[in-house]
Amino acid sequence: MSSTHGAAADSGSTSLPGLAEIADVGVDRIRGGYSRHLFDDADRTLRDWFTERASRLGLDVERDRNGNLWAWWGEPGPNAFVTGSHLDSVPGGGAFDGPLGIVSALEALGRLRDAGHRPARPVAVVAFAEEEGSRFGVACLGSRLLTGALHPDRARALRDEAGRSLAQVYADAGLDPAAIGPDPARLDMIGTFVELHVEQGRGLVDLDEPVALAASILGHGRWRIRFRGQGNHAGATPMQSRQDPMVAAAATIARIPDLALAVEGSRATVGRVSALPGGTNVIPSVVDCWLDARAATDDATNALLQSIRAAARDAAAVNACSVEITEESWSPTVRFPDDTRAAIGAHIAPRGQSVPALPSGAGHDAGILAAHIPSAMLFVRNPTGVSHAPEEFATADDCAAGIAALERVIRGET
Ligand code: HGY
Ligand code: MN
Ligand code: MN
Repeated sequence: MSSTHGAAADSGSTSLPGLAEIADVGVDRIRGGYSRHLFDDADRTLRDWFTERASRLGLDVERDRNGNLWAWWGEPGPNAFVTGSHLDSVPGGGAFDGPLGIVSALEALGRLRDAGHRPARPVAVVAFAEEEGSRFGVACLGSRLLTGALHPDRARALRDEAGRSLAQVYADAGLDPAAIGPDPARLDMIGTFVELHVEQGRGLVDLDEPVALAASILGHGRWRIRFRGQGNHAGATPMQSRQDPMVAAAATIARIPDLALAVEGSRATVGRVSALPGGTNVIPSVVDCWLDARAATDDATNALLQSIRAAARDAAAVNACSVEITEESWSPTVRFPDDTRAAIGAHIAPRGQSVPALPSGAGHDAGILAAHIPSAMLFVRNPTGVSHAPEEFATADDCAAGIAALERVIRGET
């Protein structure tokens, strides 16, 4: 991959010292950017870094039954103020998506401690496991397990691309697979959750502001679309007598942009395709493609999915193939509560002014927790607007503005 990506992957280190400390962890020399996935070497190194960094601040770090890390300032207890995000990435992701929220939270707590702040309620920084769902396919795995949004039996049976089950991977990481699942006692301890995140879009660029709050999160789901045909020889099989699932998949994928444009504000993406057996001179027998579809309402997402389902059926029929669509992950639309947003914003905005609130096309752990706990998000400007790619970026000044805002929120809330 060109050095550009390498440079982009290093860009995180120029914006924030905490990001510089992990700038070499999980650099993906093939894709560019970072690949850091649940309990792989990079994730383990980041977890060790988080534990060491938080301990250096005098925080007590623990790992919960679901693999989430919690760094406590004071005894864990009721009405805790929790902030944080995730350490994992998408394949070839940027330096900021996830780690910016973790580094900013640790930085803000460090400044508060140095300033002699004594919180009146427990405070924690959390690093949620597998927010991107890049290893096991389910977004926000750690926060879903914590809240009960993902059944532990389903989770244990999830398999990664190498065929390893989540249960095996958790056991290898020293966790008891039988213990994963809802953690109501821990959830009940959390009084407020605030996640700082790099903006994944250009809302703040257009507003010419460094920081905003989140108003909502698009509902979004992931589906595996599996086309089955007849594997055969690429040279010996005449074009007229093929049952080629790659052709059915390609015809379906080609129709998706128009189908999404027909549903106002929706987004639909196929970023991952897999052919079995995958030989250059082989007509595949099975082709899997993964659909990520999102819209402003769950009904709209469902309408979009139905139209894509119909297109897949048509393409399968024309190519004498079969098709099956399996839902892998579903996150309903989230509207952050106005009262929590106003309360958090009041700590940030100069008196009499308000902090802008932006919709989020990207999903977040805060979206999962919002169904249970007063939750809010702070976005930090991303001048490129690009995310889930090595070009993702935030300037040192804007990162500093995000930390200052988070510090004011934590001071004001605790
Ligand atoms: O896919 C998302 O929206 C998030 O980045 N996990
Ligand atoms: Mn992401
Ligand atoms: Mn994220």
